[in-house]
Amino acid sequence: MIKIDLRSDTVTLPTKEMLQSIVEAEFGDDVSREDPTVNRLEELAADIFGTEAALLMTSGTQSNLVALMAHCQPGDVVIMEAESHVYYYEVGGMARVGGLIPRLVRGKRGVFTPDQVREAYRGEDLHFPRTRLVEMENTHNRAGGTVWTPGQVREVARTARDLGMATHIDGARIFNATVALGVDPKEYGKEVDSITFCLSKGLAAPIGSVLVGSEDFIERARKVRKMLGGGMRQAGIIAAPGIVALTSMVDRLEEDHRNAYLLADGLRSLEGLSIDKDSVQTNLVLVDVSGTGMDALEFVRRSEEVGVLIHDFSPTTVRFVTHHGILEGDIEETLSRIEGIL
Ligand code: TLP
Repeated sequence: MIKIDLRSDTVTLPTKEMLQSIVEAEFGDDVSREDPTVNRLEELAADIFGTEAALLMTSGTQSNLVALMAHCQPGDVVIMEAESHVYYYEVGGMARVGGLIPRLVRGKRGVFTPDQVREAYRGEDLHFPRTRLVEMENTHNRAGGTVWTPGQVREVARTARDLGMATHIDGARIFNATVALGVDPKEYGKEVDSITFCLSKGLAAPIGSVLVGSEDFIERARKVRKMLGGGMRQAGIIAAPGIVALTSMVDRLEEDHRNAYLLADGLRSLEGLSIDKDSVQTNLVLVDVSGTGMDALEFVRRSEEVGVLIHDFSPTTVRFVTHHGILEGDIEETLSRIEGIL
């Protein structure tokens, strides 16, 4: 039985063109800024988001940590969504390595408001730590791949700026947001101080993330990245497929979204499964399995037995992710296999 792997878009494999790009790339020592392929990727990323500069990172986790540390000093507070990836899945690096304090706000489908930022902000009292940064996640993973519109980002960013705070977007899947809304990435780039995005998720590159922002910010980030062991040498080997990802894999994300909608529609019609329809906005589908009599772990195990690989997301929820390796036919096959276990 052929396995259908819907665990994450991180399972995507590099395309032939990506592998070929590595063979043909020129290399140099990127710690000395002499890798022409890395330089080209960074220029391209800055250009796409309309920022002054960009920096290649090993992963989304590293990129978020570097960004937070470049914006803040130890002891500072970062306002973020209660289920944000940085808080939930990044091993507490912001606290352990960065010495930073998270201040959590509960978003609606991952999106929080200027009022919530004002409430969470703590002023200049002698006793208080400094509230320095607001972090937004777009698309929001644990909310089910939900989108912040440029307008929602703008309002929060302006409030943050008025209060003297910087702003960062964890845009691991930001191209899913730009494609879903049909907006230019610059619409986000112009509103915030930094954005990170992943090359290695829906864009299917094997490794890497990129952080974009002002020259000054990226210089500080470069130093933090070096400190964290992220100064790489002939990193063009990562950047070359990253360039292919940015130039040829963004528009096709629409296909992943279409497949996610198809999957959500099909799953919703199966007995015992329920889905918050409004949360299905991009390539993630969260499904509540409590009506089946199984908990999430058992549902994942039973799905695996029929060759459908997914992740549990809470005791009662599982996550399906569509990506480059999944075709429309796989969605039909998935639906019939899941129907089988029910
Ligand atoms: N997300 C992964 C897992 O870590 C859960 C996934 O399969 O969804 N920000 C967001 C919003 C992410 O979803 C992820 C990865 C990251 C950051 C971290 O990226 P990497 O895995 O490159 O460190």
